[in-house]
Amino acid sequence: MTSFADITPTLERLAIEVPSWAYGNSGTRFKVFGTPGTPRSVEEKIADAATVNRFTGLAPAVALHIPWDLVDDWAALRRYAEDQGIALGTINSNTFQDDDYKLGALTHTDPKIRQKAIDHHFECIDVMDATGSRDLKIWLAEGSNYPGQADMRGRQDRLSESLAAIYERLGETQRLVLEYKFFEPAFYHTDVPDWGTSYVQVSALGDRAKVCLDTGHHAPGTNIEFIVAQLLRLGKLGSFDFNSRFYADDDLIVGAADPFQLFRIMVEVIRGGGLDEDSEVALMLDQCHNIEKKIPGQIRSVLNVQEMTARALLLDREALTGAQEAGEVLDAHEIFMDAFSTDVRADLAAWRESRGLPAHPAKAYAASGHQEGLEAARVGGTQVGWS
Ligand code: LRH
Ligand code: MN
Ligand code: MN
Repeated sequence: MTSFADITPTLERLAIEVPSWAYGNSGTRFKVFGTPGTPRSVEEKIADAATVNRFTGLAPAVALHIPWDLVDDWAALRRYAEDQGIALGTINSNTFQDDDYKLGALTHTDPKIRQKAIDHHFECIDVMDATGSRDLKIWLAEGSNYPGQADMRGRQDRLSESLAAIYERLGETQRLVLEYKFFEPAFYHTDVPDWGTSYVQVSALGDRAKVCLDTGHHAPGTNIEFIVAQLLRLGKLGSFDFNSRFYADDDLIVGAADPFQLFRIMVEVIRGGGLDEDSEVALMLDQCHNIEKKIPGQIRSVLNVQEMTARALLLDREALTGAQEAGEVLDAHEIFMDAFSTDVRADLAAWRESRGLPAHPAKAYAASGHQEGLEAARVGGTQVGWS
């Protein structure tokens, strides 16, 4: 039996990168609702990310999206973040909001447009050099809407060449992570629709190119934890974009739609070494908070990951392996469900307090008056992209 005390050294290592865009106003194509206290600048988004880390001890880095988070002085931004105890994390490129890319960016038939898209990634790598970021995350909105519209095969070839040019430019400690998504905004075919395509493309590049798994980017019913297991087995799981969904790419709070799925994913992350000391798997959130308050939304999210990770760490591996090998189907299932059903909230609260953190970060934030202060001070927060 594993006790709570046994799992705290691993829990202590748990670090979840938060996305800058989670703090901006977002919505659907029907309406973006403004939320009081929304950041008006990149600095204010970073300050909010630092607040999430202060209350939870779980979010030591913030991911940026270029050009949503463009600034003139990256060294100053880096210092600004570090002064508040967080690092600038993954740099996300954006080739999905420019008219030139209507028919493709890295896959476009026109070499000039392809080069423009490659140059944008070079600019992102320059940013990474200044911010000290390790990862360049690429999600491509490329594909076609109608059968016959595009040469799917030719687009894979061009994608491969474009990615090679970008990869070549990375520094020795930098990585490229390629995110897949099965549909949207293209509705017929998508150029990187699944983990297999991402795997094929990054494998052709080299060791420092990996797959990014966004939990919201799969067809309903997909066994995501199997994909996690396979990519870890292959040494190709670079990062997660955590969120949850009911229908499409909803970007809801991770663990909200299906905590059991999050538990199953964390079981495979642990099984595959993804929480080991030398693990290079980056755990990130990719969410937006359309109607709820943003800082409390992010606090809830990182706590959900922590809670399901704790339950997954409590899984009695030895007993499980024994039951599996003995062919004891129901015993194995019960051992698995016992871990999922363990209420770890009181243990987590006590452990947080022992580390100088609030026992209940969400309640502590609500009681702190911080939100009211932001709402009074920040007038006119802007829409910061969508996700
Ligand atoms: C695409 C995506 C990708 C983008 C983010 C804003 O749906 O998941 O990661 O960078 O949303
Ligand atoms: Mn994503
Ligand atoms: Mn998404």
